[in-house]
Amino acid sequence: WLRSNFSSEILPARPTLFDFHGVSMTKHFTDNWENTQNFKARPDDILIATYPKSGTTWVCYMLNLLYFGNMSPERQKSVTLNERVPFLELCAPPRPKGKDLADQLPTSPRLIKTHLPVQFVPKSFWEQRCRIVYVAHNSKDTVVSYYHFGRMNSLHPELGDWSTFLQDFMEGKMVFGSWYKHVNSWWEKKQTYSKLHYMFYEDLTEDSGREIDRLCSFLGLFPSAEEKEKVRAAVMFDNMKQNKMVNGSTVQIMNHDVSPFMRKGKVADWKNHFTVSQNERFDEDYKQKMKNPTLHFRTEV
Ligand code: PPS
Repeated sequence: WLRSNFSSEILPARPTLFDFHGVSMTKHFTDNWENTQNFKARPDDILIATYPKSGTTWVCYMLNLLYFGNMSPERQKSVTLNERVPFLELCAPPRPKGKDLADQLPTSPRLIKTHLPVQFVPKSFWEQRCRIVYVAHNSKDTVVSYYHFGRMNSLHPELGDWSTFLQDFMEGKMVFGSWYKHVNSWWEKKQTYSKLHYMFYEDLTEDSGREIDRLCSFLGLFPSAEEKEKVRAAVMFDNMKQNKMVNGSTVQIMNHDVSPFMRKGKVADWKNHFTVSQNERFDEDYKQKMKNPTLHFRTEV
């Protein structure tokens, strides 16, 4: 255990990555496995599913405001987004378990976040035919965001330098496994499960108003133009970065001096990280792994 130099909290040593039914994981997401798998979803629960660093927080906040922004403005100022939208599989004592927070959520609908690959989603979500919002982010910007997150977050395994991290990402040696398998298998699920809305980070960046409209039509929500505009403004990067309830500043295991949680929020920051040869190798490998012609990512907008 290490004492953090930015707070009085004692931080646990960083976890190790291990193979868990074919997916790289750490104990913080597998220790409460049975309970998580037995989670009892309700038909109106909404699951926000993503590979890490794909715009989870952005979309969680959007949904939170669309449902509850008007109802309880006080709650927006006093309860953090992490409590309003619990992270289902998280088990990192002394924090409360995500599954327990989800069980105890007083809201209706309950908004629940997960990074699980599709095959690990608790079966009650499918049985109850819950709505699921999946957010995907292009691989190059995801790996850059994940690298900086790994540096600042003590729940993440020790990481090497950027080029080692990039290689590990290509090999799926990341917490929650391979990005390639995650985005592809969720995309395939969408073909058979109609209550799945698959969104792209790049589309959100390009036109968040349009994406809010699409989200509302999926959810069956009819906010007024004024309400929609309020949500659109509140979820802008600069506004979220200033908002202590959503910007991660209350999360003690994160050291924002190393890298802020709300770091850049831009598409194509990968260009500041990839060397020309890293980019060539990455593209070559990408072609081998991403054969589905219907799933297309933009690495710039
Ligand atoms: S986590 O830890 O997996 O839940 O992270 P996640 O929220 O999925 O992703 C974090 C990245 O999303 C960026 N972000 C945003 N970008 C644009 N607009 C808004 N409003 C926004 N909110 C969060 C955040 O900055 C991280 O990306 P990087 O590239 O690191 O800045």
